Amino acid sequence: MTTLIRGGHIITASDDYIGDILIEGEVVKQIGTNLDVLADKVIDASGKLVIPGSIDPHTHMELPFGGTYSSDDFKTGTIAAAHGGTTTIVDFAVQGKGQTLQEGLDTWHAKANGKCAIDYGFHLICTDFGDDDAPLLHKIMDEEGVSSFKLFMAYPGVFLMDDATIYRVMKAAGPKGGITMIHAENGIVINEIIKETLAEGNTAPRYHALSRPPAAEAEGVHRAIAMSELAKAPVYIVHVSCSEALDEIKAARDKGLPVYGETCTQYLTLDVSCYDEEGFDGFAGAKYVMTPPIRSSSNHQPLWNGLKNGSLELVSTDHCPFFLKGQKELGRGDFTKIPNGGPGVEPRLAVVYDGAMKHGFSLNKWVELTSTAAAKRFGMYPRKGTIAIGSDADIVVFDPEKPVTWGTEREHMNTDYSLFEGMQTKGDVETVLLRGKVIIEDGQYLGTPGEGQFLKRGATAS
Ligand code: DUC
Ligand code: ZN
Ligand code: ZN
Repeated sequence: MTTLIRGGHIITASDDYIGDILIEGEVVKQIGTNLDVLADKVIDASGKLVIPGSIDPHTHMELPFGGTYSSDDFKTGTIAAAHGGTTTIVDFAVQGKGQTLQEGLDTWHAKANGKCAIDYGFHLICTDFGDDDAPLLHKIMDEEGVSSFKLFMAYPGVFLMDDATIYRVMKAAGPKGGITMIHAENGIVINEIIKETLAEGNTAPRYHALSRPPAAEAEGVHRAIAMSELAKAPVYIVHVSCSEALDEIKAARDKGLPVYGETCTQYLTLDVSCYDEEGFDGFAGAKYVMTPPIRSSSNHQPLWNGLKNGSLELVSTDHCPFFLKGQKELGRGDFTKIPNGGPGVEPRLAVVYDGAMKHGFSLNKWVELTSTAAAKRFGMYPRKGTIAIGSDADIVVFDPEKPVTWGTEREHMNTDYSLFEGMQTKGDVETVLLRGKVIIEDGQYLGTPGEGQFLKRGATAS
């Protein structure tokens, strides 16, 4: 099967030109202008942007949380991702309590196998890592294609790992080209604040945000960076939400340390007042209960600046949806029981496009933030993250002018609300190809769940 994408405005992280792309089978075969070739299928991309398939390196499909599971499984979540122009996710496998690292990974393979609409890889959340476990981690890197390991400083009694464990994982992963990802929030102090908050009778969703202040995130980031310096290993800070945390990353990078960070669509766009949204019997604010919480809009410009100047290297989603009805509702009367997370995997590419254009980013930088940087950071480049001869033909044809109104009516994620209900942006996904096959056309999913492949990833970028 051959496909010719004709006359599009081709954008990669480094290139910007008008051209044709010939796809043969699953990969890009030829790139040029006015290619004189016959193809089984021709896509007219004139007036459209043609970009590498988007990569979301932070999703949680079917994650057990607070007595329930995130509501997208690998089928519904990856179809929704495809609608939004995402052709690769990296989801977080969890080493359950009492499980080995390998068992955690096997559990996630069982969830995803045969279900995915797009390609996928796994990071591994470590909840137990002893003195003698480095060889197990190395085996997982070498044989399983998992090169990134996440540890939590938050959620005591569930995910929280002490500093010694974090340091041990960093020391094990770093020298082999692996990277340690940190959920950086001081969960111990946050728990004290939560106790005080509940004791004062404050139980509504807005107190979720008030009990997790920016200082708790900044402290976690500072400590993670100090440990990475001590371990002489790189660290990647996930879901940076505020300028206080960003400042820690910037200071470390100014010292030349291998410290990297991401932010998420919602921290670039939403404001803390969302917790006071009316409706659902005074509980609509639960939609936005995620960790870290949505901050004040004064953080938006610093976060965009951080993306522009390289302090932050990409935008992910932390996609972890729950239904408001029946799931978020578990926390009516006690915000600590609201499952943490929100739906985000679908709107990211277009919402970041809109914001990037408004903030004076180049088209190249938009592609870097939504695709290329993740491919490089997490060992998938140049198979993923670019349009080049021999690369997987994961390609998005994007209409830069088309207006979008976000909301449940157009979104496909398996939940009953949108984080961005009513928000208007410019620029929309038109056609999506996964390894040469059209899987989205004119808003319709044309693929077959299960055709998404597991990606064995290599060492992370240095
Ligand atoms: N944050 C969330 O909001 N949900 C899942 C895990 C996390 O860190
Ligand atoms: Zn996290
Ligand atoms: Zn997460």
